[in-house]
Amino acid sequence: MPLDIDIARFANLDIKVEDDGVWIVTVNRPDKRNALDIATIEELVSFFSDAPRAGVRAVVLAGAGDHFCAGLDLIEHHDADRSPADFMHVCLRWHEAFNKMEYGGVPVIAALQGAVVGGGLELASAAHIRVMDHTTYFALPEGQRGLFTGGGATIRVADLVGKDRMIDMMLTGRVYQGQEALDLGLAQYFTETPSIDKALEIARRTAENLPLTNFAICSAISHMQNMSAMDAAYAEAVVAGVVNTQPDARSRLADFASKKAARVRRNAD
Ligand code: 1HE
Repeated sequence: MPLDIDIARFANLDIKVEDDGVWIVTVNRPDKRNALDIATIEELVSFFSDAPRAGVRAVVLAGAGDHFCAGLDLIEHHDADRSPADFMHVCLRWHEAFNKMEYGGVPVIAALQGAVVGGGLELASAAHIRVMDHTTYFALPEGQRGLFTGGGATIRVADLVGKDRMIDMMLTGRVYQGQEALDLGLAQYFTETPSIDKALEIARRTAENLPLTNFAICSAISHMQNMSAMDAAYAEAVVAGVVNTQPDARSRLADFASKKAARVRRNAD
């Protein structure tokens, strides 16, 4: 019996459910450029904790308005005047949310437009696929604000662009956009149309895969990156043992054997 997600309980996330199991989750604070206050982080924790057990086949993660996300809610942080321990706990909730995304087993496709900055880039980097368009730009302005990253950038952004580039982004406030950002790996797709259209197309495509297969792709690979090569190879064998013998895969294999299944071909020139 799948878990029931009551979408009415979310105030800062706008959630739409499509017929094919794709859920469109939009951070909906456009007046604050979708800055992440603690309430929004808690809603992300809640949604991404439940999604793997609720029959969600894929998620498009978007931001309302012209910008994807302006990162930490600097006004809330200023007003709260937090202690070091308080802010450590804030960061731990960010990690909880983003780890649920990355390790949850449900494909998350981020539709990026405008600013993807600071904690907004940390949010985007926890998605499995990032789609950018000509409005999208990436930066880590923490250095200029007297701050440091706290939502996993030292792990995920450093992984995407490399340690040296991340250090440069933080020291100088360097902005990446367009083809250069794509080439660096900040996004896997660059579209002429708004990023949301392409993200939805990709999410629909991934939702056609078997859920257990997607679960493995969107959790096991991340876990295995944290293991020694020996342990990762062992874990890979165990995961493949479960996934590659799932009853639901039999009809797909039968279609291949009877030559009904599509073959892998090179793209048209
Ligand atoms: C905000 C925030 C925010 C906007 N927290 N309220 N992140 C940053 O340093 C990014 C800060 N924001 C910006 O650079 C710009 O706002 C944007 C490039 C994102 C958008 O520019 P623009 O001209 O469209 O908007 P704006 O006029 O700057 O802001 C519009 C409103 O959004 C305004 O509120 P208003 O009540 O005066 O209308 C802004 O105050 C509000 N706003 N960004 C709170 N970030 C776990 S550690 C993570 C570390 C970090 O993420 S550091 C944050 C880095």
